[in-house]
Amino acid sequence: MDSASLFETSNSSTSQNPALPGKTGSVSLKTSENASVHPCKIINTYPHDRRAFTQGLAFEDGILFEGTGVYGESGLRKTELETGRVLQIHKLPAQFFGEGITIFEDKVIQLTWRSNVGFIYDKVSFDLLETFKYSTEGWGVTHDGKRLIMSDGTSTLHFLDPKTLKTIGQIEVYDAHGPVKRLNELEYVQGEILANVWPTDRIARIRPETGQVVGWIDLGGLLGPVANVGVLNGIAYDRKHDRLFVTGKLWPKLFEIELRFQRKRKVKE
Ligand SMILES: [Ca+2]
Repeated sequence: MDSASLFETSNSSTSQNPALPGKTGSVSLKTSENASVHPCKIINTYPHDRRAFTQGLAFEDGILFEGTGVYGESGLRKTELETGRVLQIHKLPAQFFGEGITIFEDKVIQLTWRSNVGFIYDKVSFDLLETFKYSTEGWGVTHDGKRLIMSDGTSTLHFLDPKTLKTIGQIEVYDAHGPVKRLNELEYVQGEILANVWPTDRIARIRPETGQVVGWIDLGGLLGPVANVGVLNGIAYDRKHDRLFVTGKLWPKLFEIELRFQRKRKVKE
């Protein structure tokens, strides 16, 4: 429906975040010496629950998994992509503010914001299997197939052993201007870590080996003028079909986008 919408970019000398709510045409975007800004294209638009304060998003086998936040309203849910219908939901106790989620093998891992505790669920039943502790705040989480990758609101990303949940490494994320702080929701895509930078409409493309930001995706104007919504915060990758989904806190829509720097891969079943 929105396939004609393009978020083309041009180099700009401005140093301000150029998010332009409501604008759907071309936008001028900040760039830097070593990190270009990439245009993207909307491939599909789907409904999203306006009550879902999105803090984590993941996709597997045709199902969207979403972690939501806010004290007393946090949860973990499965939804049908095409309709946004909630298929299954697990509510968190009111003292926890839910944060990022990721699906690792047959489990779902969910962080909490300031409680220093994460939850591990059975992917199918959402039965709580175990909890684990960490010393920082919990913001976003994803994995590269071998390690969990976790953000804590700073410029540091932590690597965790998925079996022991212990920290086994970390990187500092930076671009030409220095450390990139407030890394939030994460998604590992084709050898890179994508990270929302809170509270902006920008996503950093991060090289996992070094922490270097190799590019920016600016989704300012993606949603258009909608009242009472929060910021962009939700990235999910469908590995099987090479699809990338994004949404935001309390957004009425979820978008499949194509990043123009990507070459479509031949995806193995
Ligand atoms: Ca994600």
